[in-house]
Formats: sequence, structure tokens, C-alpha cells
Amino acid sequence: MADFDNIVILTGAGISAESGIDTFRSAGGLWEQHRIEDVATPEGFARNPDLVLGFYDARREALSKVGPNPAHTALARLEREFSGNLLLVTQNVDDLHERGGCSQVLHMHGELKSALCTSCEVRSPWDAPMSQRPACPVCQAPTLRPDVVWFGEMPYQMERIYTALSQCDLFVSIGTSGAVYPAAGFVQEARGHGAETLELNLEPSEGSHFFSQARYGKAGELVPAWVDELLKA
Ligand code: BJW
Repeated sequence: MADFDNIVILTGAGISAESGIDTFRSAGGLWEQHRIEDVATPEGFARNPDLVLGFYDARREALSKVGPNPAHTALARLEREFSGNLLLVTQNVDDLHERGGCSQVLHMHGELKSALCTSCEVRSPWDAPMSQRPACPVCQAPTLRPDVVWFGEMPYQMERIYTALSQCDLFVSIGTSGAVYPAAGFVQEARGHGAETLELNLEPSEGSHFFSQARYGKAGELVPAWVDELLKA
């Protein structure tokens, strides 16, 4: 594998699948069990906050019962040992990258273990249920919501991500279906700036034809092998 100085990695639900976390769009995935409009839009939250808070409480609780897999720990090794610039962007709201040893993770769709107060708009670390309407630790209003990015909302830190995409010489997408924008457009953005592009996924994503290289299989096998190759180059 060639030498690279600036790498951007995008991860999706597929990287956490082998840890036991449901993906969204696979058979039996979260969107077969729940309607997107009900649980992943601001309108759904306004209509039925109990349903939405319960959905995220259950996922936060489930997260405490699983751990990182070899794909997460391999990326942590890359973060430690790669001598160039690396930006790890995840669409995932779980904390498995961090628990796998990564210290710099950009959660563009927010985090399960964070609360956003709709009154004072402050984000606070959060590891408890929200269904009982706890008080915001900053303004005390009982107006916390999950600090996640729903459809129609702006993902976090887009400026920083697009700057990194414009400067990277390698863009790698791991375990994402390419069904959700703006993340699905990152490959074209990086390619447009001359980067090499690599997809690591169980199967071709919706945008697979935009990648210059692809490897298909389980993230827990593909990612450690790719990190090995990159660090040996
Ligand atoms: C494995 C594996 C294994 C399995 N190993 N791999 C029309 C056209 C274009 C865009 C739009 C449009 N209409 C509306 C939009 C915009 C909209 C959008 O994209 N809609 C689409 C449905 C078309 N997007 C938005 O609204 C976003 N905001 C926005 O656009 O703001 C305006 C803006 C403008 C300009 C610049 C910037 C912004 C917000 C999107 C928010 C998405 N939120 C969610 C929920 C977050 C909280 C939560 O977790 O509940 O984010 S939806 C859900 O999908 C979640 C995920 O992060 C996201 C992506 O899913 P992901 O990770 O790809 O999972 P899956 O399940 O789809 O795929 C898993 C993959 O893994 C599969 O490929 C498997 O094969 C693979 N896999 N096992 C390796 N073991």
C-alpha cells in the first residue's frame, strides 16, 4: 500500500455489528423494528417524546453490555502508530471507538452518552435514562433530549470534516451503507480533491462505484489486516 500523509476514515454501524449492536438497514436492523419518522426526526420527538426517549434509553442500556471488537482496536492502533494526520469521523453514536482506545473521535451524528438541553442548548455528558425527564445539569430545566442528529438536522463539525476531506490523500469508509447524506457524499468530495478512496464493508454500499478500491468482508477481519498493511508500508 502506498505512503499517505493525511487520512480521513469514516465509520458506520457495520463496524460495531460484530460487537452486537444492531445496524440500521440490515435485515432485522433498527429501521425494521421502528419507523424512522417516529424515532429519528425532530417531528417524531415532538409528537411522542416518551417513545423516542425510551428508544434511546434502551440503546444506551444495551451499549453498557457490549464491548469494542478488533476493528475498533485496530483503528486505535492506527491512531497511536500512524505518523501522519488522521481524522476518524464516525456516524455511530456508540462509544466503542473510545473504549477500543481511540482518543480523537469526531461523532458527526452525536453520542448516546451525551444529553442536549433544548432550553439552554448545552451538551452534557450523560449516562442515565432520560424517560423520567431529569433536570439539565446546567440550567435545571427538565428539557433534555438525546444528543444525536436526526433527519433534517445539521450533523456536527461539518466545516472541520470538509476541510480534512479537501486535504486528505486517502479516504476510507468502513461499515456504512452510503444511504445517508452528507456522509454518503464524502467519498466524492475526497475524490474530487485527488484522494485515493477505499471501501471496507460487508457488501458493496450504495456509492461503491465511487471508490477506487474496495474489500468486502467483516470489519473485524478487514480492518486489522488493512491497518497492518498500512503501518508496514
Ligand atoms: C458490516 C458488517 C460487518 C454490517 N462488517 N460491515 C434526498 C437526497 C439527499 C439527501 C437527502 C434527501 N432527503 C433528505 C436528505 C438528507 C438526509 C438524508 O440523507 N436522507 C436520506 C434518507 C436520503 N440527511 C439528513 O437529514 C442529515 N442532515 C442534513 O443533511 O443536514 C443538511 C446538510 C446540508 C449540507 C451539508 C450538511 C448538512 C442528518 C442525517 C442524520 C442521520 N441520523 C441517523 C440517526 C442518528 C442517531 C441514532 O443512531 O439513532 O444516523 S439515521 C442512521 O443512519 C444513523 C446512522 O449514523 C446513519 C447511517 O447508517 P449506517 O451507519 O450507514 O448504517 P446502515 O445500517 O445503513 O449500514 C450498515 C452497513 O454496514 C451496511 O452496508 C452493511 O453491509 C455493513 N455491515 N455488518 C462490515 N460485520
